[in-house]
Amino acid sequence: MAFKVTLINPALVHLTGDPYSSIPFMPTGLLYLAGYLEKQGIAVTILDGFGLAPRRLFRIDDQLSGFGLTETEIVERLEDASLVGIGVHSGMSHGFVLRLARAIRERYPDVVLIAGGNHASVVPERFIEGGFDYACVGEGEYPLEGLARCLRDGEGDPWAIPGLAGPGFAVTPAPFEEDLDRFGFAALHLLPLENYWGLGMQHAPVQGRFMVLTTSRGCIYNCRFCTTPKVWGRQWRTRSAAHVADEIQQARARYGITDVIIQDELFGCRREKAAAFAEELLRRDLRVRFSTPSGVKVETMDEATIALLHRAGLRYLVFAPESGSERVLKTMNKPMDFDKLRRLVVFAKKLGIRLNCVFVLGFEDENDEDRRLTRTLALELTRLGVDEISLFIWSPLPGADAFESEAGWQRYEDLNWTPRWRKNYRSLKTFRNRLYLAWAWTKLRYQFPGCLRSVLNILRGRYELKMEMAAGRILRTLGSSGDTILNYIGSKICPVGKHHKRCN
Ligand code: B12
Ligand code: SF4
Repeated sequence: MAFKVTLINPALVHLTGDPYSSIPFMPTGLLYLAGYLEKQGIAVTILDGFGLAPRRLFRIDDQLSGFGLTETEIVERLEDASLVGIGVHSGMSHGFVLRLARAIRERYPDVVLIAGGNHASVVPERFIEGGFDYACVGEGEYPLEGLARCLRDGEGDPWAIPGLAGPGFAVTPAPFEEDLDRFGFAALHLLPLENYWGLGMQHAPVQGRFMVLTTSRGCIYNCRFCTTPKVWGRQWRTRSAAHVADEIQQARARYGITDVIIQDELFGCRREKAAAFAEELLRRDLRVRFSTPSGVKVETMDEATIALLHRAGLRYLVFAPESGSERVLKTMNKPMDFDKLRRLVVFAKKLGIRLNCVFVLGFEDENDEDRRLTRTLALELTRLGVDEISLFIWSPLPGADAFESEAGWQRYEDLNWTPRWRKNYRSLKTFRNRLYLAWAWTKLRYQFPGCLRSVLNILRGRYELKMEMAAGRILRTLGSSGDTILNYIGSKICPVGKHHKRCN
């Protein structure tokens, strides 16, 4: 059997009935890993346990369900694999991935199993205890390449590869590659792209065929609720503008891509890099729409850069003030210049860029006064032109500095933005619902034409905002089958392995 690496994107695990935890996404990390292995001449494929059946819902346990293929169905599709890598984006998929690993082991006892991704990077030992041979900590390209070469060529010692954890040995962190251009492009051709394009729901609003992309990795900030500082080492590394533009140009020529979702944690950390990226798109006349759904920092942006990015195709921009309270921001260790935020919001709105502001509710000792300040800021920003807000209830994440400050969770799956286990969850939920209502009312009053535009966009299926996508998704589901919407809200879910046709 020829040596082959199979990278598995597990089913999208979500909290049954929770609309905040089921955003479909293309597996960016696996795409870049596969692109790099191909570039190195190592045979690789992606088995996309979500993308192959993205509308299919199955029950995992009494709280969780999954979109995509069950572990048994994934194993059925696994052929000729020598090295199997599973992507673990967050704690949401912890238990499912361990189940999947057991099922693979049962069928293929000799296969070598490795876990990687953000969650595996912060708790690698849990995956080794759970039956994996290796877990990859941090940037995956070099450790995975090293392991594949050891296994394929029978040379070298996997134990000596930086970035790999295994039973009984401590991991030496993999060095971060300074020249990200070395890694190549995301291997889009290995995904069932049509299935993603047909979903009409993504991490950012899309209007046509889209791709995901990173222009940089890491972040220089040190917010206490975030795991990025630990996993990505507080360094910001960027690809060259020409390399990113080459990737977009190639995807545009091959697939007719019109929308690009930029997944960077900190897009535009250095203004001159963001400007170079925009200029390169303009020089090549690439004409794509792009968005930065993971947020940009107010501190690193200015009017001139936003204007240039807009000319190059920026259509959806996310700021992350997180809180309206300076006191809470201090405990988060997050710098935020409110005045500049207001200024940039007004400026970007005038250009026609659609805007989202993200808030984290319930961080550590946040009190009523802090919440009042958050509410005031969110509504003020809406009056100034912010199109939508996203409200997340804080949950401690392993690897984040503030991990220890909230106890009571039982398993990693509990650590998501709907932490029902938190003692004050009810009051936070009520606050979140009320703030969404107040926001909707403010938007109706101050952005009435914008509301009409949203209705039109939903009807045409040409989304400019995430809330339009979400509404479109609900309408489509209702239109196609009442049964499926019931599944979605969790009252009727196919038992594992017994999917009826309509769920496919
Ligand atoms: C964009 C993003 C999303 C997007 C889309 C993700 C995507 N396209 O992959 C959306 C919005 C959908 C999302 C959802 C969630 N996310 Co998210 N997300 C991110 C973000 C900002 C960037 C991820 C990314 O694309 N990185 C770029 C790629 C290139 O890097 P990568 O995926 O890490 O892959 C590299 C390595 O990890 C490794 N690797 C990855 N997979 C594998 C597999 C193998 C076998 C190997 C060897 C290596 C390997 O190699 C890759 C290349 O070097 C990260 C922050 C961060 N620092 O990463 C948070 C982050 C990963 N998300 C997080 C969380 C909590 C969530 C949610 C649970 C939030 C929620 N809604 O409740 C959900 C979970 C979804 C689910 N059901 O699993 C946390 C995870 C923390 C944790 N330990 O659990 C992070 C770290 C953010 C944070 N707050 O700290 N997310
Ligand atoms: S929350 Fe954003 S700005 Fe803060 S450390 Fe994480 S990625 Fe960086």
